[in-house]
Amino acid sequence: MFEKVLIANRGEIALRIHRACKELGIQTVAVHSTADQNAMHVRLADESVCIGPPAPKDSYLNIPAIISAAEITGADAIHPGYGFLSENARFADIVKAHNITFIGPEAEHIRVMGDKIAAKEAVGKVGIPLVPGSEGALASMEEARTEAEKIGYPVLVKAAAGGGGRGMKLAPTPGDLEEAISTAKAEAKGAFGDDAVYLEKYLTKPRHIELQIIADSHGNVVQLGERDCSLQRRHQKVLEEALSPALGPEERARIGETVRKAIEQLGYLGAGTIEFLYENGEFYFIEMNTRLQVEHPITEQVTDIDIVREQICVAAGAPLSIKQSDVHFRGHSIECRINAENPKTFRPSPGKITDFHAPGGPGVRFDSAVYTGYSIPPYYDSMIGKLIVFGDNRELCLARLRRCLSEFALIGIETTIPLFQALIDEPDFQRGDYHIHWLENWLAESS
Ligand code: MV4
Repeated sequence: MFEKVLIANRGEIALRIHRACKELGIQTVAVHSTADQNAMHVRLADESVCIGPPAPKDSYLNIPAIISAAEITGADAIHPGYGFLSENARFADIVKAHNITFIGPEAEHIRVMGDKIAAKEAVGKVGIPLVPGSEGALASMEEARTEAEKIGYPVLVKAAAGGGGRGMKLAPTPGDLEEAISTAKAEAKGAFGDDAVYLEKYLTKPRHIELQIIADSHGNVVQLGERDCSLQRRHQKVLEEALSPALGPEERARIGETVRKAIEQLGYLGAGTIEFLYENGEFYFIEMNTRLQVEHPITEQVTDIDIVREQICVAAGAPLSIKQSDVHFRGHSIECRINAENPKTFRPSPGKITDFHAPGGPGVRFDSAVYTGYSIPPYYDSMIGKLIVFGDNRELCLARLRRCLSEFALIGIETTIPLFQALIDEPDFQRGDYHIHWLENWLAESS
């Protein structure tokens, strides 16, 4: 096992990783920007190193500074968390070249899954169902026309280097195709320096359902069921639930086994998420995330498996502590992302938290790095905590969530808590009857 892990992140996820390390008897090193001198992740860590000024490119994305911090402190592994350098294949290569273990998959798996065309090809080969679309990048406008006719309109133009909603253009009819492609190419060139695009059949009202997997270096893979992440705004998830209210047990078992076998064949290592769109009873792969995700705790609650602990152990070469036959789903879990934002305009609301009280009691988890007197800096993501609530079934989970939201005190800043209080009263949400556009439609109607 590692003796010392450097946590290349900040906020709640840095604390989550620190906690898993301490329970494994591992020393931790925090890195931080000058804006995070008083951050909780710095206070809790055994050691800390300042790696640069506030701007992420100068600190949390500053590879030489992070590698230096690891060498100076003698860390034997680096955990990247989510965001920042977590899906940077070059970073994974550099870490390895310094004889430090990257807590994540092999750089090559990060690289393949980062290219959306290569990812589709790789997972398609091992039996994952894909969205009907062009095979590979479009070479010409003629090819695009032929492919689009084959697929059937509406079609979606996607950038190979995109993902997370960046670089997508809709072509509702043949007359829209040429412009959609040229705009998508121009945007992709500007944003990623790569103008490769491909086509997919446009699914109109799917759900976003993703499966959590974890794999060790001994060929063992377990799948931990799904999360329904359909409730999002501008490609930012707002509320997630496990398991999905849309799936039955047979369907769940079927897609779970398909994914487990596929990941086994890919020889993948560590934690990962396979994202699907789900419409009319069918799954369609969109992307694979090769990192720990924000919403991993809801899977932890319904499986009773510590994903971060397993992730660290498998990176150190240990076998998984569980087999697939040990994985049983129990109850229901919901996560609300608490953002320091105006709940109507979503304008960021950084500043000082003058008073703070988190909800508690049975089945309640609040993953956060805030404290009374803490000043939220304006330079980073506005997510300041995750309320994660478990119940023996979905109805009990919702009742507990309602209770928790009313217990919160986060004084001095604006938060998205009132949004969740309104959402929980919506009949569609109560029935679990929603899709990827539902939240934005609801926000537009209720404004
Ligand atoms: C799609 C789609 C409809 N049809 N692909 C957006 C983010 C990226 N991961 C994939 N995305 C989409 N791909 C096809 N063929 C609709 C979306 C999409 C979406 C997906 C998941 C969650 C929220 C979304 C919001 C808008 C569009």
